Amino acid sequence: MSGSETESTHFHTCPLCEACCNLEIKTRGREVVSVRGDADDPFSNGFICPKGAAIGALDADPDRLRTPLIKRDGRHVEATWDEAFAEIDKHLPRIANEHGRDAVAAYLGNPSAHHVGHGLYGRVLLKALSTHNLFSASTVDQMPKQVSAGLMFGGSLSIPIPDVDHTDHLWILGGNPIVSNGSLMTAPDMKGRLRKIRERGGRIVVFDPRRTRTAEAADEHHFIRPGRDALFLLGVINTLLTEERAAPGRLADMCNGLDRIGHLVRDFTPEAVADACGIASEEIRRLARELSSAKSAAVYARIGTCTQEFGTTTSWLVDVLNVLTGNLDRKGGALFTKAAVGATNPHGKASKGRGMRLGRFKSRVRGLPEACGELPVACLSEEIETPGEGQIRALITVCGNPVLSTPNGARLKKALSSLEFMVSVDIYLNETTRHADVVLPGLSPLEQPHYPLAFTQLAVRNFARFTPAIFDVPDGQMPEWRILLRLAAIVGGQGPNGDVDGLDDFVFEQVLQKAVTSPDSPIFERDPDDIRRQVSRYRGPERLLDIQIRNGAYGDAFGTKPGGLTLATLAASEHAIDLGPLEPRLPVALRTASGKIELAPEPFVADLARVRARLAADPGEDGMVLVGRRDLRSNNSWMHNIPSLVSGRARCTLHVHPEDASRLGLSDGSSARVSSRVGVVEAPVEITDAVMRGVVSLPHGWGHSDTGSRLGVARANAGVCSNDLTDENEVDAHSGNAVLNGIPIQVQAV
Ligand SMILES: Nc1nc2c(c(=O)[nH]1)N[C@H]1C(S)=C(S)[C@@H](COP(=O)(O)OP(=O)(O)OC[C@H]3O[C@@H](n4cnc5c(=O)[nH]c(N)nc54)[C@H](O)[C@@H]3O)O[C@H]1N2
Ligand SMILES: Nc1nc2c(c(=O)[nH]1)N[C@H]1C(S)=C(S)[C@@H](COP(=O)(O)OP(=O)(O)OC[C@H]3O[C@@H](n4cnc5c(=O)[nH]c(N)nc54)[C@H](O)[C@@H]3O)O[C@H]1N2
Ligand code: SF4
Ligand SMILES: [Mo]
Repeated sequence: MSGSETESTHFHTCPLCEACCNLEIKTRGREVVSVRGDADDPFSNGFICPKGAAIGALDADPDRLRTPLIKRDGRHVEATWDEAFAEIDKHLPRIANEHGRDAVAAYLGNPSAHHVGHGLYGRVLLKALSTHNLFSASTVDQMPKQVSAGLMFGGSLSIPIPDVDHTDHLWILGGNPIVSNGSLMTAPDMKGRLRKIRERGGRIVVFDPRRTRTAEAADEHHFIRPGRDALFLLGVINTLLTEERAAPGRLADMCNGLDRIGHLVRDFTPEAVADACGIASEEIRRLARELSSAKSAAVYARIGTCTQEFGTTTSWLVDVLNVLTGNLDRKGGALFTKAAVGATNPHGKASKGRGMRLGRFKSRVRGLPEACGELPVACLSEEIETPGEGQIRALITVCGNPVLSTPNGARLKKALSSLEFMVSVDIYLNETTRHADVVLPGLSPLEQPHYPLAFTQLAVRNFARFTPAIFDVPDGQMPEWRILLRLAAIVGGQGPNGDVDGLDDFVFEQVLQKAVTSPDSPIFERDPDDIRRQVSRYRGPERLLDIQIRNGAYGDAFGTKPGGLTLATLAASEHAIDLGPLEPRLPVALRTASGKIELAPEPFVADLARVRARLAADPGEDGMVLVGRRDLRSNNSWMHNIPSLVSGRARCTLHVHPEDASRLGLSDGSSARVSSRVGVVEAPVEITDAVMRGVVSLPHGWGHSDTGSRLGVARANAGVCSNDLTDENEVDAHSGNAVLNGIPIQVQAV
């Protein structure tokens, strides 16, 4: 570890995005001297992007928090951990006691899915809170896909992953993986992987209201009207069925509802949907034919198809198409990853489960249903503002910046300042955490061990990789799993100095008990003392990882499967351990109550009436709409304080089609006023035919002008916040996911 002044080399998983590249990091003492891609990693093969290369700058950022902060007289001042936890203990238990559990809410942001400490211990805090008011970045992201996967396959992470390394034909709707580096598809170097598809004679077709870098690397790009993917997919499915091209093959016997699809889509002929989605009927037919006649094909859809009016229905239709073409669970199609930890049904026995239930409770004010135990973050503001029983009076945010990343951020900002008490666990004092009464600092990514718990379940190849921390936890700082357990202890009434190690033992014992008492488990009925002894070298996240890896799909089962994985074997390998290509896993990976693929779940079938109504109401032309975009050097709202990532020309610009620009009197570099139901922003105009006529694009995550934050570099490159335009009242019906694309707006020259 750190200390010596000679240069040393370390390998570390990059936690910044879903690609999970392995980095080769050279250090001298406590300093990072160079970062490059790990050429010997069998999963990421040396790939790195500008953000990964900036991880040393993130580590060294003087604005990154290293000390707890307490707000005194409206200003944040440095405090000791004891003072910080004492302050929290003074308020949270009292608020919960006086006003009930639901008065204390939690919001979990995106990086919590990237850190093992959060992945393994976040649920302990949530259990202690036992609030209905749980929110996360999932409802501004992939919740529609989780709901469609849950109803179709029985697990919210049972998401079919495109087999990009073997497919002959790939459709990409609403994703720009060359820039985003992929999502719900962990795959470093998508540019290289896409190139290989074409080199082996395959074909890539992109559907996006913008001609993205991914579209430019494809064989074909179709502009599609925002929010109309469901109509397009229905037109494709209609073609397959009327032309008798559906060929589900072995999947037919595994499906419930296959025979209903033809009836459901019969109105949605290519002619009926063409104008609404902006793709000509002959093109829809040709595309359907080419998809169905490809040797193998995968339909992949991402955030543009989730953060829109018909998010869940679109997500469902994507997999209906994968089934009808026989490409689900087949090499070169879309398959279920088999992860070393946390995989659905890793041991391949029963194919039945409990399925997914939706709407087990509802939000208090708007009555929006929960999904996966969460309420839509689009209703967070109103739950804080509206008096009455169950009103949110205190909030814990963890790894999140909802003021910039959720719809109508300006309203949320006001709501946060009205809270009785707020705690944030974060590495920056930003537009959200500046409202917190107590801010608890997380660690640099290089001070934490890493195991991509969530993303090894969504990877295009099975792999496992554990990389230890490069630097010691600095004096005066604390691993985040310990912060979470301290908070859990406070909420649980143990006071500010909770017994973190005792709680950790308790968490481990629960995992152990489950493992030795579940008939499916490889260590069913084993002696718990033997298992305890075998993991005794570890504590905290390492101990939980070790038991789960060893008891997982590739584990050594604590001795009965010699050669199987253990945390020690992963730690000894500086690079990923390759666990092979994706392989068919059906029917055993299913977890629906029927044990079948539910091809026509009732809520989605019912939603087709709404889709049909939209088609009737909106046959084509209408006003201007807003979509987002990502930039290679951005990471949602939080990497704008790194100089190398914000240098050069401004990137928070409004993309406008030349014809719209001339109609609106906008010139390149001029300023435009964009207004929606909820707000107004002014942004510099960039005229480009890479955006569809009638559509403008503004990236999200900018708007760093808040003087209460501590983000010197970001404030100098503030930009404006696109979520001051997105509308918190617009949500996807099934998942409550926010509609962040296809926002009706007006544009004027300033
Ligand atoms: N209009 C529009 N809005 C969007 C999107 C869009 O496409 N369009 N995309 C949405 C998507 S996909 C997402 S995922 C959300 C993201 O929404 P959020 O997760 O709320 O926002 P981020 O900007 O990712 O903020 C991450 C926060 O985590 C902190 N952080 C980083 N690393 C650590 C760590 O190790 N520990 C701790 N404790 N904190 C850390 C950062 O300082 C930052 O405050 O934004 C969504 N918002
Ligand atoms: N560089 C960078 N990488 C990132 C992030 C980042 O902020 N910056 N964020 C990370 C996160 S949290 C996530 S979730 C992933 C997201 O990864 P992706 O899903 O690849 O996200 P985007 O690059 O925003 O691509 C979404 C595309 O959808 C298009 N779109 C908008 N509306 C519609 C529509 O109605 N229909 C269709 N078909 N397309 C539409 C947009 O024009 C855009 O090109 O990226 C991750 N990686
Ligand atoms: S692609 Fe993602 S995981 Fe890879 S280096 Fe860039 S930010 Fe890190
Ligand atoms: Mo995301």
